[in-house]
Order: sequence, then C-alpha cells, then structure tokens
Amino acid sequence: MDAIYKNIQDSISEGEKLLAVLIDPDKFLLEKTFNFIDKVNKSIATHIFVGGSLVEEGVTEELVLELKKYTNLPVVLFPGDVTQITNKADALLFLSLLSGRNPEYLIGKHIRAVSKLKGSSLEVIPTGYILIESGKVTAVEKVTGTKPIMRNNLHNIIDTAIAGQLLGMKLIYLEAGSGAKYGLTKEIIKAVKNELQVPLIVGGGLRTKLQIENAYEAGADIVVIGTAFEDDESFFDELLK
Ligand code: 1GP
Repeated sequence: MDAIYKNIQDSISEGEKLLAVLIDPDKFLLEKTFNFIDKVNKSIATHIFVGGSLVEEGVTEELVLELKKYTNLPVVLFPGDVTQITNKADALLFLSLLSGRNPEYLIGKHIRAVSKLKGSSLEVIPTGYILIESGKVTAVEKVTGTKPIMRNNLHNIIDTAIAGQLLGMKLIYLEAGSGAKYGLTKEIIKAVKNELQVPLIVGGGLRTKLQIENAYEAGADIVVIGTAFEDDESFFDELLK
C-alpha cells in the first residue's frame, strides 16, 4: 500500500500545497494532545509528522496512539532513531542523510529497522534527507555527527538532491534543522525543485505565514513546522482553514 504517498502526489498534481505539523515526542506533554490536535484539525495542516532527535523508547508509540484518537490526518513518522518506529502510525519517512558521510545514517540504522518493518503495515517512503547550514549548530548535526552542506554551495545541494532521486528516493527533504536561525532561501528551494520529479519537503526555522508562503512559491510541496507551534500555539490562528 502506498496510500499516503499517492495522496501526496495527487494533491500536488491538483496544485494543493501541504503542511506538516511536526511533534517531537520528547518535548510534547501527552495531556495536551486533545487541545493541540483540535488546533491542528482547524488549521490548514494536512499531515502530522512525529519524531525527534532523542526520544525514549515507547514514548513515540504512546503519542501516536493518543494523536490518532483525535484526528484523521495521516500520522507520519520522522524518526531520529530506530526505536521511534511504530506500526501504529500510517507511514514512515525512511530517511537517508545524504548530506552527511556517516554510514549509520546513510544505511546502518535502516538495516537495523528491517526486523521492525517486516510484516508491518506501515507505509515506508524512502526519503533523501539533506541538511543545509542554517546559522547555528542544529540537533541533527550534533546527533548524527555530520556536517551540513553550506548554504552557498548551491551546486552541491542540487546534485545531492538529484543523486537521491536517481537512487530511487520518493521524497527529498531539504532541512535547515529544527529551530534553525535562517530557514532555507527561495533561491535554494527553487533551484532544487527545478531538478526534481519527486515531491519536495522543506523544513527548519520557518516561523511566519510569509515564510511558509515563500517556501511554497519557491516550489516546496510540503512545508514542515515544529518549533513555531511549540513556542506559540496561537500561530495556528494564522493558519486557519
Ligand atoms: C525539523 O524541519 C523540521 O526537522 C521543522 O523545523 O522545528 O524549526 O520548525 P522547525
């Protein structure tokens, strides 16, 4: 089954832009799920991504189960580690960190994930994950022990995305890093989008409606927002349906 991916493709072909609310299980209080999801449901959000750099085992599954009580939006895992994989979610971004040269994040953790994925109904979506320098050292950089691609090295960013696509990845995720000082520029997004046939996800450091619109305008198909909602849930009021 590839329902979630097909739905992304269909939405894009209908000219729809998608918004994923990222919830980090490590920073989220389970008790506030109902109120938070009520806001998500009333907003233009189309997906819920769940994942974080450091999450205790079992916490992700508990959160996914709670989220699914209150929403019909697809819940997609965006895991920092194998321990965050649960078949209670709808899909898994099977991320390979193409910007880095740490074999663990290119293929190692994926092999360890197989025993969890065998026989599971989770839709697995191979995703090329590209970290781009964003004015500060982000959690992805620290946890993976990899360097991001410099934002002015457009050539390398584009070729990395194309290489991911040639390897058969079905999504490319351009990441500035959670809480990034600077989100990705329109120039970067546009240049990558021009070369891709697969959907493009953009995230990291986006905090305003204008920044989201700019990312869409430059070619992002899915925009991911985490920190802005963590810091101030009233941001949802600007993104009502
Ligand atoms: C992080 O791209 C996501 O992996 C979202 O970033 O938390 O900065 O919105 P923010």
